[in-house]
Amino acid sequence: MSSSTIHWFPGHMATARSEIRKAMPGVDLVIEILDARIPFSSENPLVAELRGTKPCIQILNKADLADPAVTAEWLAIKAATPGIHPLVHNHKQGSLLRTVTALIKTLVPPRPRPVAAIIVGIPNVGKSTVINTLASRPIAKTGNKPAITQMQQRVVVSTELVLVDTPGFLWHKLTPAACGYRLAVTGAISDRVIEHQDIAAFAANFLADRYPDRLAAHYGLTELPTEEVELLSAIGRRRGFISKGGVPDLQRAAERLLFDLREGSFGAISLERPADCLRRS
Ligand SMILES: Nc1nc2c(ncn2[C@@H]2O[C@H](COP(=O)(O)OP(=O)(O)OP(=O)(O)O)[C@@H](O)[C@H]2O)c(=O)[nH]1
Ligand SMILES: [Mg+2]
Repeated sequence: MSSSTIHWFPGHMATARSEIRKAMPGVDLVIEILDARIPFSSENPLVAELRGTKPCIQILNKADLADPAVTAEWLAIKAATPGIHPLVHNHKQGSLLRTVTALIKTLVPPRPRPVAAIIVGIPNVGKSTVINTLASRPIAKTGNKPAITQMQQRVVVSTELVLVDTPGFLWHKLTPAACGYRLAVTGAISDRVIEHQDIAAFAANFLADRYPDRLAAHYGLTELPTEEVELLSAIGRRRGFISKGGVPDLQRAAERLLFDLREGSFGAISLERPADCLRRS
């Protein structure tokens, strides 16, 4: 398996970043949405740079897909980070507005106008879904692929709160390499630009290492080959993905594995633990 650094910073992300920079002076706080399965890899270092000293609520979203014990470890780490106020959430929870409103009251002094918060984060992490939950109406477009939101949108939640939805963006060099792979596994990088077999090999290797029983049970494998390509071949054979000549279709197997992982078919899985994450350098 290759483990090269993924670069994915197209022009629309550069625009999203500069538009956020422009909007920043007009907002009171930042709500950064992270993916609870990858709380390190989904934290865009450019957000810290853009927000400066503004308070930041970090929502560890899609917590339904992450291992709760690992999420609890991350929550403790985030809570100990100066300027960061973390919450754990998933789209089926209805109590977010109450929690966020109470937290904002502790972070922003009372003022004669509504509090303005900008919602930022990597692509496809659930920013617009969080806005819809907070606004209690489907006002922001959502979808299960990156770059659904293409421009900023102001949403009036109440006389007390105004939100700004923003397009997702990444950063120039997704290092360490595993960080880029985890972003690709979770669907933050467009499927049009990833090498499915490479990303799926990373995912297969991870699952075989951390969740071997769930991987074997899901595909009905009696043993797990140690080599990733062999493992993808075994998955392809079990799913009946056979090319001309009788060899397993690795591309279809790779796409299937990524689909299953993103759908939560292996149960709640965290793709990184605090102990796995080195400093970004
Ligand atoms: N399982 C799960 N899926 C979620 C959750 N929140 C959002 N999603 C799904 O994630 C996908 C992306 O959601 P969006 O709200 O469009 O994400 P976004 O961050 O606004 O994406 P961009 O605008 O493309 O950057 C959609 O299919 C949502 O239904 C969650 O808590 N759990
Ligand atoms: Mg969006």
